[in-house]
Amino acid sequence: MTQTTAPDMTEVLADAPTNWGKWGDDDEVGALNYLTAEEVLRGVRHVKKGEVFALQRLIGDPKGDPVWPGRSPAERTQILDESSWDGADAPAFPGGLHYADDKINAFLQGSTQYDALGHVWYGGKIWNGYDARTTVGGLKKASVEPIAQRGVVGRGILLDMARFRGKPTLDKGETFTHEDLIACAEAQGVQIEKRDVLVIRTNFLQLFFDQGPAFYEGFNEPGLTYSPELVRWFQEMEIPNLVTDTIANEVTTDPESGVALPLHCALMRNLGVTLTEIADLEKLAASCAEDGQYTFLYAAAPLKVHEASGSPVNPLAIK
Ligand code: UVW
Repeated sequence: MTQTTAPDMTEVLADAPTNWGKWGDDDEVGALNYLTAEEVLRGVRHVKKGEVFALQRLIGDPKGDPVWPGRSPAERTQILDESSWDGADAPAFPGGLHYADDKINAFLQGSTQYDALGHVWYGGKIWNGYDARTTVGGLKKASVEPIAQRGVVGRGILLDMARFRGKPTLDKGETFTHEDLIACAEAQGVQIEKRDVLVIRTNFLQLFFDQGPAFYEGFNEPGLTYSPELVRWFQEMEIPNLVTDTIANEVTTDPESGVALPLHCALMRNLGVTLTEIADLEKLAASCAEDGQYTFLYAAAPLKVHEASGSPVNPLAIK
């Protein structure tokens, strides 16, 4: 993934708009501010049957956990179980209580997760113009904590790009734009509305399970690709949260400039759009294809982890 000839991100995003200051100098949740009580109620109006879809991937999946290169899957360790009472030095509790205990050693962004707005930056500034030095030793600004404190609830819309393109999964490096999202929605008989939580299915991670280690060769996920028009569309549509079933929400390497993850910078750092990655959308997508209802109440609460740059989450889509 090392790219030595690519231009600087500052140059690539020279025409990209920002929302810095829009919600005040102290803001740490950005476009989630759009998710007002009214938006929660708009989402609730899309609950028709009471069907609940839990969108988190299994942590510790026996088939493997897909992670960003350089991260490792969570390791769960059993600390106490019935065998702990086999020896003489077993813990003793009045009444003879036995119990199981375990712990995990995990990247906070090593499974289905929310990125904090301070997770990526360029030019020495993170979201809202805070100094990038505020990330040293822990995010003092725009960590995942304020996102976790408020929760994320609104109308969600599934955009099934794999189905729209007539493929079981999108291909390595395959791109799409906001215009493709609009066309996908139209084909599904629904419209993307202002302030929708966009939930995009590529089913690309199926290849992780099919291909094993070869999945990481020439790693280049499919996804949205940067253009100033796309970023302006996100801004005008007041999109609060982009959720995808890929590891990093956008095409890994921008085909035009060669930079890595420019939308992380343009959407997250500049507009304050929260990113949610590695969602499992398969059951939800099957249901939407069957009943034709692609909108739902979306509700997610990442864990409240002090100064963290992200957190695991189990988002819910309720139809
Ligand atoms: C990076 O941006 C490196 O990771 P993530 O996929 O967690 O956003």
